Amino acid sequence: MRTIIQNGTIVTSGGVFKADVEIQGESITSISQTVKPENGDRIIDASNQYIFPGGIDVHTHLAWPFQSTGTADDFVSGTKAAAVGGITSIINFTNPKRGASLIDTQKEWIEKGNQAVIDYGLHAIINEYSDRVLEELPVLAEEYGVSSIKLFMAYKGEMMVNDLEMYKIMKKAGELGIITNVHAENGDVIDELVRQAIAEGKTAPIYHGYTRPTVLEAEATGRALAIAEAADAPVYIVHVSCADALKKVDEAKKRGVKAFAETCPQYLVLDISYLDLPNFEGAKYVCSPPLREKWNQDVLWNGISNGIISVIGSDHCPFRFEGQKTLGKDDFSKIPNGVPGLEDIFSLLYHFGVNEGRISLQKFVEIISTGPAELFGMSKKGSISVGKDADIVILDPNRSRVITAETQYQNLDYNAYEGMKVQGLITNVLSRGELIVKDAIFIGEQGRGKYIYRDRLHNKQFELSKNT
Ligand code: DUC
Ligand code: ZN
Ligand code: ZN
Repeated sequence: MRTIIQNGTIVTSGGVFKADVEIQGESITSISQTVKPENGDRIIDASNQYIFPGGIDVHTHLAWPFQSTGTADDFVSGTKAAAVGGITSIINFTNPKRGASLIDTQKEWIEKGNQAVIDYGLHAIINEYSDRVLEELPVLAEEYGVSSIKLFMAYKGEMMVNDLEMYKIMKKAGELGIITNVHAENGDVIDELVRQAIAEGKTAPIYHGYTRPTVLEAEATGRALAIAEAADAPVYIVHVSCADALKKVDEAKKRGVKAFAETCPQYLVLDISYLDLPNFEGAKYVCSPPLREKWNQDVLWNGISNGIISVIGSDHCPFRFEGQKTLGKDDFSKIPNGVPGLEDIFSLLYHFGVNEGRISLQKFVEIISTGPAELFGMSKKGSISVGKDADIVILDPNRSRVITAETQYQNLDYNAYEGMKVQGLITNVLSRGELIVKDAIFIGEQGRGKYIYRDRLHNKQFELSKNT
């Protein structure tokens, strides 16, 4: 069956124009002023609505074991939430068990993902250095289409690698055209600050924020960038939360480091005051890096506008309040780190970005779809153009919704953005030509999502990093 989306306004990273979209099978087959309908066509009327390429969230932690618990969304609830929220592809993180090979881990996580309702890729986390890791990287890239890995500079004993290990891994990855994601916080010093705080009886959630100051994010960011520079390797700093760290990225880009930065909705919309909410509610907002003083938000929005930040990812790392966040009732260091965001990232960026005049429609598409597709090697994704997968979001800018846990698809007992009114309602979503969200309700089938084999980086992406 052919599908024709009529009368809408198409938005790409390059322009905004009125046209019809023809879809056959899984792909966009033509875009023109009018596509003439024939008997048997399915028509979707997008009058007065925008037609966006599906959102791509390259930073999710579905089904993720962490800090003696595990995230509350699996690939079913998480990807349904993503779909209604306008995200049609994710890249989730793996999490190797102690001593496990990266290849076995990749197979295990491809299997875990096979219940997904949208397409998914996997970044390979390396949480433990060994020479075997270096041998496995080419196999991961060639046989499993893994074009990105992730290293942590914090969470000692669980995730953290040291500088030499980071250098060796980045160097090998760079030679293979694999980009290294880095969680940049100085884990050693943070652990000591946490220890001191608890010893002094400072156990409330706000101390999570105070023990992870911006200087320690900036220091680690600068170190990761310097190590990437020495290794001549591409690096992607995940969840940049503050001005201090962003400055390091800007400086590195200016001296030619193949550096890219991501921020997340929580750092653009929320601030450290949420950690101080009464009745332990602050625990809902414990994530790392922590929420920052509000003035950092403007710096991050500017970073998006001027190209220092290339991508927005949700860092969706959901833990329920009751039973999970409450593990840290008497000790903030036991609160599992993470906030949800997968269901609302698209709406939040549209509302606070486009609607409130901070970014253009094209910039919106660039950082939520086109940029991540290009940087992470998803050649069929990221644009409304002929030959691409028909991953499409239709949004009515004249309708609004109020974000609330009561109606969310996320498997959670709270929503970090509870009560916020966002202009722009996602009415329909297509994934590879299939209508999976109709009138804002999920109608797709479990397990229809496909694993995405991703291309490795080439010089075009390095050029993108200079785009400041
Ligand atoms: N930060 C979080 O808040 N959760 C998961 C891991 C991370 O880096
Ligand atoms: Zn992280
Ligand atoms: Zn994360």
